[in-house]
Amino acid sequence: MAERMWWKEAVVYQIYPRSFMDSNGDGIGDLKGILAKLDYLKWLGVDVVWFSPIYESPNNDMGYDISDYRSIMAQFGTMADFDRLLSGLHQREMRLVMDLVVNHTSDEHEWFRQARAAKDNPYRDYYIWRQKPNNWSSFFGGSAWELDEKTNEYYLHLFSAKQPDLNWDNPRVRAEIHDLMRWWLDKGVDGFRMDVIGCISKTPGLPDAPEGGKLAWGGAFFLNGPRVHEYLREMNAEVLSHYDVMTVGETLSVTPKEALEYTGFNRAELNMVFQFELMDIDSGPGGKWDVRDWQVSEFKRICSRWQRELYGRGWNSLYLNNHDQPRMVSRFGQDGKYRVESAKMLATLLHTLQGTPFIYQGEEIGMTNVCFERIEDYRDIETINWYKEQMAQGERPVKEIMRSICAKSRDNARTPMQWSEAAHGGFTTGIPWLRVNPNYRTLNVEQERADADSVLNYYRRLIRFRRENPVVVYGDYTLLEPEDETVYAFTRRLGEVCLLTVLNFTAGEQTFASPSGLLPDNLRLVLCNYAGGETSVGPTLHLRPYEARVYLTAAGSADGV
Ligand code: TEU
Ligand code: CA
Repeated sequence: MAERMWWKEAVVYQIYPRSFMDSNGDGIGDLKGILAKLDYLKWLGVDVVWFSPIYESPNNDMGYDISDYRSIMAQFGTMADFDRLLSGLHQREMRLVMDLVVNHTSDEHEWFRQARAAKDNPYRDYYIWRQKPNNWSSFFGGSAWELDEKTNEYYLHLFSAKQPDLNWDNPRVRAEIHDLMRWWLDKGVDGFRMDVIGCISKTPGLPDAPEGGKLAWGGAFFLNGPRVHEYLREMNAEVLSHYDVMTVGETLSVTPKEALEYTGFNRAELNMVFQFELMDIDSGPGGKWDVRDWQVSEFKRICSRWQRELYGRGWNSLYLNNHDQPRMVSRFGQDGKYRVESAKMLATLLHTLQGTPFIYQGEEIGMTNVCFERIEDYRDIETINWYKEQMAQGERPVKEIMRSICAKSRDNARTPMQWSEAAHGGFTTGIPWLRVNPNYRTLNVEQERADADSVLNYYRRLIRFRRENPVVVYGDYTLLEPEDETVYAFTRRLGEVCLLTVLNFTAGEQTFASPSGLLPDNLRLVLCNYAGGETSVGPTLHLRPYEARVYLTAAGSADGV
């Protein structure tokens, strides 16, 4: 059994502050709004809360463009509000993880203002400058280089032009980052989620991407770059190892093998990373907007490979959506007739695999994609830039463009939290910065709290189940029937205890034959997403649409591990 750690046993809840709860009617979520919901989070049962960025920012990329790392965005409140929030969480025995966005700053950060003032400014080398750009494209469309007119050189920005990349090869930059991390840790925060941390080391010389052409994807020269592990080990030695914290790195395009280089128990870098292999399952050759069908067998193959390869050596994070991804129930389940069943089914998967589950706000009530009809209703820079680019190219009909946006826009996740059937879902008394999903009238926290069979109450059961059964946290993993295109079933074992999860991934009825020695005699049903529990008691299970069942060794709930 792997060494026991609080962050392995924790369930994390991600808050996107702008869309969580507005306390003063300006249409923007804020810290006082979060404060008012701490009892809700405690009631839900989560252990850790992660805030997407709350620092001062011009909001070109909604807070992921930070202009002052030691301040609170005025729209969100004050440092006093933050201090109250942190102690409110700690009083309730929850911890706080902050978003650390240090691959880039805002162009309005003091370091960049200085850097662009003159070529010989001491801050010049905090960023990455060239006389001529290379051919890299940015994540948000167009070139990754912007001409700075005053000094007549280009600076690198992997994201928007208002997000210049920091030069991590400069030791002064690293020391500044260590300092600001200590500053927050000394305040008492319990860890960091590190934004695109796998991008911080660029290949020296910044070579052109080989595909040629005017603009090309330069990922090979900045994803998991040459010195990234050196920098993370240094950060760990200088800062992290002096505190009892949890860390999760956002690492695009990592394989399990590369993930182990970040998270291996013997590596002294990070506790876990967010992998993107599963998130890419429905992307065609044209990237995320090029939506394609996905197969259940492929989904299982990806999850299983991560489960197997990290077992005993590193640690998985588990997520099916966040502030950058569509809503999981719309994407991997079904958000119509079987919304409730499929949201619970996917939750059952996340909460019975090995790893630390991350719940993204609204997921616990089964919130769905929004699909605005007009581009004017979207606020996300990535969505808007892609729309403009596509319209300018004029190759795709606008209907098709909007179809991709409906499936993949980040704003699907960012519509305000649906608290009640009051106007704007009870999120604000004003006009929300992004429209609320119109389904809030029938899909909201208030209603689900009152309904014992709701998605929300099912999440509470899952969280409690995990807490009470170490097999969920520490058990090993075996996939059953890998080729089956309808059912995802696996076992977890720890000592004498066995857990069996069986998930129907389809809207039809399916059967599943239990391997011998498990059902019907040796396991009992402990969780099911249909009221009234199971319909069959033989070795063959008859599963209803999106049915999820969890069985556990009959002997008991395995406390003595
Ligand atoms: O995301 C990194 C990232 O690669 C995403 O931009 C991703 O490509 C895209 O969202 C997929 O649709 C992180 C943050 O999570 C994101 O919100 C920021 O925009 C980005 O970094 C820049 O800081
Ligand atoms: Ca507000």
